[in-house]
Amino acid sequence: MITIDKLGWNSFFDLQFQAVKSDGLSVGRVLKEVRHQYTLCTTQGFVEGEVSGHFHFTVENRSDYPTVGDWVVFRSCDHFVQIEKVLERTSVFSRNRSGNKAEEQVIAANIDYLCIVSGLDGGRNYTLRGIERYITLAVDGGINPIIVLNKSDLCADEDIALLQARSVAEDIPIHLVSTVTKAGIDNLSMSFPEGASVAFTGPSGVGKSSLINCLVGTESAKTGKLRRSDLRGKHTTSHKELFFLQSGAMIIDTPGMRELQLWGSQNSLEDVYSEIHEAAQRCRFNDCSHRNEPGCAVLELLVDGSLEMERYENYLDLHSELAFIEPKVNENKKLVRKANAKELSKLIRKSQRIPKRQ
Ligand SMILES: Nc1nc2c(ncn2[C@@H]2O[C@H](COP(=O)(O)OP(=O)(O)OP(=O)(O)O)[C@@H](O)[C@H]2O)c(=O)[nH]1
Ligand SMILES: [Mg+2]
Ligand SMILES: [Zn+2]
Repeated sequence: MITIDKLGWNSFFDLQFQAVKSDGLSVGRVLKEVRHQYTLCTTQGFVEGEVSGHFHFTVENRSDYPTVGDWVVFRSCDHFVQIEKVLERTSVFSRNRSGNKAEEQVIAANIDYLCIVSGLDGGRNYTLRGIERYITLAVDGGINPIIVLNKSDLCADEDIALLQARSVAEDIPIHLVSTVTKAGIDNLSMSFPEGASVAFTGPSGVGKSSLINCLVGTESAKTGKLRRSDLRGKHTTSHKELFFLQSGAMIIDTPGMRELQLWGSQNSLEDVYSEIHEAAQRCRFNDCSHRNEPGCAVLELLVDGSLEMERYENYLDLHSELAFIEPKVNENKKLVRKANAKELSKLIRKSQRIPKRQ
């Protein structure tokens, strides 16, 4: 029998459930989603389900639909369940759905750690600019990033690979691992506390599913070979899925993404590029864009060599990307606040209906 506190249930979710609880409603955590069909883990075991008609007609954004890691409130109908509500998330791993329109795509919810996986196989599966992008997404989603450098068995100089990663990671943990020699796997596993939810992300072919199989100890996740021509992955994992570790942590496998556009606010860059943020305090103009203004302290870092040109350019790119989507991100946040206020007033009305004791 599974107890839900082992799945990450806590008072934050419990309070929300108490507010809507009524006969026939239960809670479960989404383990898997394939084309709007959900597998939930509940105290009664695994169940399959869909969102209810009411949910479907009242939902405001695509990002409000359940995703892997979500806690949902459902109603049982025979062997099938209908999801009535997604509980508010503690963290989100989101990206901007590709295209010209800004729209949030939630990849996984209620995640404690995001393992950003690279492959040290000499292909294009280890780039510092890519890692900076993933760190920005983690920070913005309220998730602790962990950098995982996989395929250490194929790496000629591990020290250089580590030094490079350290140059963008500041104090983020870095793990050098191999699913072939099993080097570093135990250490990585020990960094996930009991009850923690961990999502694995990174380009296709870096070995996310292979790592998950190593950690789980079975061949649960499907893995695939790389294209010979350019060492790129073939997008083997096609849906997101949550697996359980012996240690009591939960791991979410995600498909390798071709394009990872940011979703978040410009503030998150302050943590990811802290040296740029610190220097920016000394720029002559408050609204300095750090591109060509006189007295710009960020440009001085470039001149004295303490900031690499590529890192600086990536910062400017991410900054413009975030500036473009920020109005939409803020609009979504307002909608969530409005939804919370509605919930609260419902709760107050409900409590007023409880007859007073004589
Ligand atoms: N040499 C070596 N190969 C590895 C290692 N880990 C994974 N591989 C190989 O890399 C290839 C891709 O592995 P997957 O686990 O399918 O990669 P993935 O990141 O899940 O890829 P997608 O599901 O497409 O996003 C497979 O051929 C694995 O055998 C490793 O540590 N060393
Ligand atoms: Mg995979
Ligand atoms: Zn400046």
